[in-house]
Amino acid sequence: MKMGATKVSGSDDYLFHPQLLKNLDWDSVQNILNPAITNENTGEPWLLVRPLHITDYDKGYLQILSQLTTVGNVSKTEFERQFWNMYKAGGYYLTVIEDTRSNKIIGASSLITEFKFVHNCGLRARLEDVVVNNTYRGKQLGKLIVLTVSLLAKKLGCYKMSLDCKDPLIPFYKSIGYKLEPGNANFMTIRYEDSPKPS
Ligand code: 16G
Repeated sequence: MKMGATKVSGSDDYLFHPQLLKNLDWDSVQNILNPAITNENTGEPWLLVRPLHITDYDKGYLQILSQLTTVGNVSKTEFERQFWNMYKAGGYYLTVIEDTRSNKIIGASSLITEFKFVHNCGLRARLEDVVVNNTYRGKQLGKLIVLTVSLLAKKLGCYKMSLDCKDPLIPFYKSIGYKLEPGNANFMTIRYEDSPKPS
């Protein structure tokens, strides 16, 4: 059900349906993982991969994002409003790993999809805001969270998925199948530091 920004939360308040994360094509990437894991069999009973939930403000979602970049002073109300903005817009598949022993978010990544006219009215995917708590070593959490949303993009029928990242992360993304396309590996930005806040 699509609701406004003031929706009262309930147990079903995921950003997207958890069923979408079932039966991803992990067979196609098992050569990348050792030992073999999937989002449905993470290797530990307390490691849960799931869609972002409206209550994740209280589980440290923004704290973990702040390991990646500036988050700012976001109140719970602002978080919830933005959550429902994404929900209503559609195409936002923000996914997290929770440590269910502590009820803390310990990893995150975002798949964002865009409708296109090119590629036969195709669907394009972007990988955003990947972050993992680096105290959990040896659990392949980086691969787990990125491959989960990458396989979800494939399941949704996207024709490509792309990302930008800091230089030291290039080997990681290469190791899980992303490529710097020859002649097409430029990432350019304009930063609007003084722009007004979106209304
Ligand atoms: C990285 C992230 C991007 C994030 C940005 C934050 C990935 C694959 N890329 O480029 O999603 O938004 O860092 O940096 O996670 P910024 O605050 O300088 O834009």
